[in-house]
Amino acid sequence: MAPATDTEICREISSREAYEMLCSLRDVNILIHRSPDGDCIGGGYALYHLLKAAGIRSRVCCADPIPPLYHDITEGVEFEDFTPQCRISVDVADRNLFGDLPAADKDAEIVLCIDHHISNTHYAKALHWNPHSSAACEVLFYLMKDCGLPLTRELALCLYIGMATDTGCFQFSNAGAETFDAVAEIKRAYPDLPYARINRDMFVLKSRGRITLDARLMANAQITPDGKIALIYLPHAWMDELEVSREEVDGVANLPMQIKGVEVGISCKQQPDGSYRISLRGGEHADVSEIAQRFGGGGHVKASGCSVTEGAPEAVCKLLIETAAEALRGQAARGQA
Ligand SMILES: [Mn+2]
Repeated sequence: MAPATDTEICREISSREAYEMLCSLRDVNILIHRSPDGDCIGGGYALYHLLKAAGIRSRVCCADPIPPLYHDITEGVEFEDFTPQCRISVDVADRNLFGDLPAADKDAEIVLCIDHHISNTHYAKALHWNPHSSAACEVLFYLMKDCGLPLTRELALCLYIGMATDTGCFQFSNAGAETFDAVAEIKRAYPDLPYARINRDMFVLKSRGRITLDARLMANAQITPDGKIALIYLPHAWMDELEVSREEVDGVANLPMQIKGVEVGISCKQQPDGSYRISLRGGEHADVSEIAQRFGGGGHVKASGCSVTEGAPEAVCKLLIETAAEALRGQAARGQA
């Protein structure tokens, strides 16, 4: 939970207020989360284009390199060199998700956060958010619409990729009517963007190493006797052995949910330092954010994450499954699951 002082000073603001604030800024660092995905990259670059159109210098800052998969967004953009006067963040629910950014960025005051996570800890001075939006890019799309800002080709591409990413190519339950409306508008305005090619690149194609990894993870999946909880465990050594990159591995979180009957899908990835990154996915009824919160993490009802710093792999996996089972029992008792 955020300290009380943090929440006290965070002001929730409308799209118009947010845009007015953006226009009052100079030399902006746009901070996005570690292990960047299509939503924070698309949102970060969309903000860069919006600020540029308003005559304001900015650049996207991330603790980890932007994966080449997102070259459609990044190509042709050259950030200028400048001393930042302020920081904003996009798609970042909490400060600790900045990762290893320079201290000057990650400990600095964040003047504005644009987000869609229900778990946002109100760490910024001002927050423009919609926890019902599928993606930060959806929040940005409607900010632009509310303010009558022109949807350029670059912006359309950034926002499409952000919404496609966070909805699993529009298949998750978070894809709402507003999401489809936004995408319809984007597609109507730019019918010739390479939507199908992007979807195939991002959601279908896998390297041969990743295919082998998936098979191995699934063959070793731990499934509870009632079939409702499935866990896959990824030892760090497998990534080097199969030559699979970190960003390729991000997608394995969705694997357990391919198994029929599974309500909670857990992926536990061992990190080089021996800690574990855990991703949780929920089926039709389960609320996995509750499970993530028990480990100090958070996220959405159907997609959450947390970290475990120590413990033997077997013990950590066992604890994860037990905690998920307990949460499911509780939710069933309350008539949720
Ligand atoms: Mn997002």
